[in-house]
Amino acid sequence: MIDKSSHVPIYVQIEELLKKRIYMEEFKIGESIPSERELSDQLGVSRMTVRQSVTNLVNSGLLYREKGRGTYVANPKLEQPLNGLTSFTEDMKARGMQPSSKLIHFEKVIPSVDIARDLQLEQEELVFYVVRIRYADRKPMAIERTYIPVKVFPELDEKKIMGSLYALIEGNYRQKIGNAIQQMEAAIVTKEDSKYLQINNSSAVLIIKRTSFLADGVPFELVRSTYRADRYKFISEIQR
Ligand code: 16G
Repeated sequence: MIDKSSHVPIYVQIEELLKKRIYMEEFKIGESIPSERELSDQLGVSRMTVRQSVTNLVNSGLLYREKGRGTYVANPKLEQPLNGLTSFTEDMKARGMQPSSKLIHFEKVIPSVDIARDLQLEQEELVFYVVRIRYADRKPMAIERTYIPVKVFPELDEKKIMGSLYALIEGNYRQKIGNAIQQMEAAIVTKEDSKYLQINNSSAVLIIKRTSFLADGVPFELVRSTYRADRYKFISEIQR
């Protein structure tokens, strides 16, 4: 199985072997793989080398470790297209997952200068500041910090924001959502967000900042969404 005379490094061969066993579903999602000691015995290679291969697969998101328990096959990352203006609720439903939210914060505030500028607000114009943890099948996927100009949706309240914001805008408020501008960047999760997302302190996250406009060009939200990097992959189709 392992060819020690090959020019392909042994740790790469082990990675390939483990991947194959995962893809063939010999090791299924959520199940543990053999321990590093068992693998080193099975393959006739050192534990150090096995550890390197397993660590690489953990870093690429195929496996995850649980302290003191073992190494498990991870759920494949969600592939999120970047080219449609969809809501979290729509995205999760389209995958057959059950979306839900937990409202952490809801307040009317005077926005910072930057937020006011992005939302084209005059000085002292208020926004709703909303923080929601977004879940898919009860697992935390993202945290969204949303700023919504009060003058655009004055009737918004804590109850109404419990469901889908976009469904509320298009259904109840009968407004058309037009377009949005997004920026994406990588970061290390903050201590606060690591608790909400149930991930380690040093984990990577992907942050998307979206400014969205109604069809008539009025900006209606500025959102900073923090996604678990171990659960998300962003995909875009490009053409030449
Ligand atoms: C998405 C949007 C966010 C929007 C939310 C509405 C990104 C980066 N962000 O998460 O801007 O506010 O959906 O979701 O995609 P909802 O209708 O389920 O409340």
